[in-house]
Amino acid sequence: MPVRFTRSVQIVDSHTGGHPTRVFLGGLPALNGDTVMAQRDDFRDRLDFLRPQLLHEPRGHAAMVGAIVVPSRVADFGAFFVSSYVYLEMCGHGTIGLAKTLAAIGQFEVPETGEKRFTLETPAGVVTVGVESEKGLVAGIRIDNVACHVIERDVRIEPPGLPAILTSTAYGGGVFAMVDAKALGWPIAPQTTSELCAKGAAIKQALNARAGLPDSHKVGSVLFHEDLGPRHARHLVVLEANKFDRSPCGTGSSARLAVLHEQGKLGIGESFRAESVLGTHFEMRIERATNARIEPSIRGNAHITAFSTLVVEDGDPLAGGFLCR
Ligand code: PYC
Repeated sequence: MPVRFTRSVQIVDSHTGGHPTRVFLGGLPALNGDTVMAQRDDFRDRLDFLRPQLLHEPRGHAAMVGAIVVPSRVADFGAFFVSSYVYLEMCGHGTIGLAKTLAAIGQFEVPETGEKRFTLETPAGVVTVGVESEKGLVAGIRIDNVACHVIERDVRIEPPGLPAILTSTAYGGGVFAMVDAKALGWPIAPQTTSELCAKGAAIKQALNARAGLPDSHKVGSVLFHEDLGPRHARHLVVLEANKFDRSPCGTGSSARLAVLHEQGKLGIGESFRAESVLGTHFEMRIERATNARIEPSIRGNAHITAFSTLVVEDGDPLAGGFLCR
């Protein structure tokens, strides 16, 4: 062959409610560490150049999220999630994409009709995943997410160029700020995503610029909500200035459930429908609540889009990957 490759990596791509998950199955260097978090840190410290190489253009794009499958000593599987910009502690849509991929490549058997449960160690903790099947096919995937809690209530900020905003922040596997888009007259629609990304970035910057804020309270993403009924809302999570979650965002919606529970608006066992800007949805539920922490579940499904091998050709001037804002 008249071409030579410096890297060749086996992947399975899927989308969960529109948001992509790229599961890495082979071709990556071995990682050191006894826990998934330690292996994630090893990857970040030694191999961070692979993040843009394998997730950014021309092999991926700004919205891409990678799931790197690693050994676990405490769970059936281990994985950590790498977004195109940051390392996530947990990822709801990514876990659903990973579960669908593991089922598709025969890592476990799904019953003709019923549920196959497995545990997954993530940097945020161990979650349980239930893969529901009907007539031999995956019909839905439910994750029992890590415990979630409210961090700050009714914080008032005045980001430059925006009206005063009242927000609460909460942990759902990452830290999210809740912003009532309906009250502000900001519709959530495919045509408004760029505008909401700019607003979300300004809100995140204003929140994180507050003096003395501990790192654990710093907001990673902004969740805009448009409430459509007492237990039904459209969510748009702004992940970066040029990146929003196409799905309703599993961790962001989990954080929202913690806020709604504290406000007395959502009880244990009541279901909540979180809808995305594309009209796809997750069915959410608070399974348990103790000491101001809730344990939510997230149910959705993912669809496989590609089984492929990514390659990096010798001499490619864009081997490192790139993103334009
Ligand atoms: O579904 O939790 C999620 C998520 C986080 C970032 C993108 N999706």
